[in-house]
Amino acid sequence: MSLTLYFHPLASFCWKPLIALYEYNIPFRPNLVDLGNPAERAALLKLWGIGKFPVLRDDTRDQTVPESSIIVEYLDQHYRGRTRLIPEDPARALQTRLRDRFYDLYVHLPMQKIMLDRLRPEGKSDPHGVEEARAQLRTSYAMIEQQMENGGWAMGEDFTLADCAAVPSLFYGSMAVPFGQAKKNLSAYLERLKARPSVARVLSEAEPYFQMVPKEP
Ligand SMILES: N[C@@H](CCC(=O)N[C@@H](CS)C(=O)NCC(=O)O)C(=O)O
Repeated sequence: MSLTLYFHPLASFCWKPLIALYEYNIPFRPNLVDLGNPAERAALLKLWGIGKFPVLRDDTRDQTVPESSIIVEYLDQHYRGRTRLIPEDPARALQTRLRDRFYDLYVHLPMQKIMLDRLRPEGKSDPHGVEEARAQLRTSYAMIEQQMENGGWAMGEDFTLADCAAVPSLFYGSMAVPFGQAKKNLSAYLERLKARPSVARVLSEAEPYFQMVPKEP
């Protein structure tokens, strides 16, 4: 088997390429990385000096591919079948990438900030940064609520890279800052995502680890 994914089933950014691999139906070797294990962390650092996962290793093409969105682009370029997660039309492809960036930068990162702050040692938390992250999430939720008023996926009819990015952002985002009753389109979108077979599979594989998700203090 040519492809190995270095990841952890609970790690939010790893969900994006996992969903893509399941959507494309591409076989791969799962390599679970325990970042608490110094040897496994060192092996990851050797692949990608930043030391974050997911990282894809492709032995056939002798390529190491870090960064969740770049992994999906790589799979789309070299391994996709008929499924396209990046639309062929350049204008739609650009919009898809913009929505992927939107979810990563303006939903995922603030969500991560709030969750990771819960793990900081006593006296080292960052209440101001967390408040900023909460405000960012509320702004982003309001934008998604408008975008999703016609239902469907992030780009309309077709499930794309943008939806792969939306899953971890909104799943964990709803734990960090609940959507609230008024955000009906946003809530319905997350429910549609969760019902998608590729997403349901990723969620069921993460479930045994959910007790490790940091709780609100
Ligand atoms: N921009 C990166 C972000 C990756 C990322 O933040 N990964 C987290 C897990 S969700 C990680 O590796 N954290 C471990 C660490 O920072 O030590 C991507 O899209 O892949």
